[in-house]
This record gives sequence, C-alpha cells and structure tokens, in this order.
Amino acid sequence: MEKTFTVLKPDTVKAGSTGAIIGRLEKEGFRIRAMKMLHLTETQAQGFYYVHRERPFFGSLVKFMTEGPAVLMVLEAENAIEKLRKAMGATDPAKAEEGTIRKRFGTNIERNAIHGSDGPDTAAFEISYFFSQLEIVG
Ligand code: 3AN
Repeated sequence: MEKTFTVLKPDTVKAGSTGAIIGRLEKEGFRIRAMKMLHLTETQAQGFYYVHRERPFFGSLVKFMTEGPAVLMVLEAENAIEKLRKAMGATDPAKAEEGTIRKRFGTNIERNAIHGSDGPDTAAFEISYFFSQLEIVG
C-alpha cells in the first residue's frame, strides 16, 4: 500500500464539487487516511509550491490557491501516486483524457480542480507539510 497527497483546489470547493470527487476517489479504491479543509495563506501556498518558485505562473498560482478554502487529503491505495495521477488526467484540462477528473471538473491549466503528488519524495514532503503523524489514521 502507498500513500499520496491530494488537494481539491479552491475552484472545486467553490463549485460545490468536493463530494462528487471524493465519492469518485473512494469508488476507485482510494481510502481516506486524513482530511482537512484549509484556507491557505500566501506563505503556506508559496511553501507548498516552492519547486515552482521560478516559473512565470508562480504568483498567479499562489493567488488562485489562496482565493478560498481547499480540501486536503492523504489517500491510500495500491500504487496510489500513479493511480491518482491517472484519475486526475493531464495538467491542462483541455488535454486531459475523457473521463478524468480534470477533464470533468477543471476549467483551465491553472484552475484544474485537483492536485496529486507526482512521486514518492514529493508525496512524503507534501503529506508532512500539512499533516502531523497524529492526524493520519491507519
Ligand atoms: P501537475 O499539477 O499536473 O503536477 P505541475 O506540477 O506542472 O502540474 O504544476 C503545478 C500547478 O501549477 C498546476 N496544477 C497548475 O495549477 C499550475 N500550472 C502548471 N502549469 C501552468 C501554466 N503553464 N500556467 C498556469 N498555471 C500552471
């Protein structure tokens, strides 16, 4: 079993689509091991997206991620990291495959509904950035 980290981004919360996405993830076999809703501060969002700090879209991305509350979760499944990336689809919803979460719920390359860790090191960093060991069950 593997753990991964996901964020249902502020666009998803605003649209009232968190339940639909969580239901879908559970149906696909992910178990929720931790969950919280947070309205990220600028500093928290900058720290989370630290690897993108030099990218031209960094400022806009931080603004978007702090515009309203987001739902953060630790998910567990076999091959969870890759499984979630597949369920999410491509970063740009316009390029995401039919049936993926971003195709269905994303608006554009920035407002793309969901984040999922892209590898084991990232997952470990992201989980520990937002959750203490005591907040993770199982
Ligand atoms: P992914 O979320 O698919 O791993 P990353 O890690 O390349 O994609 O990008 C992190 C986040 O930055 C994306 N989820 C998206 O919100 C935003 N982003 C990525 N590329 C762009 C871009 N070209 N313009 C605006 N925002 C972007």
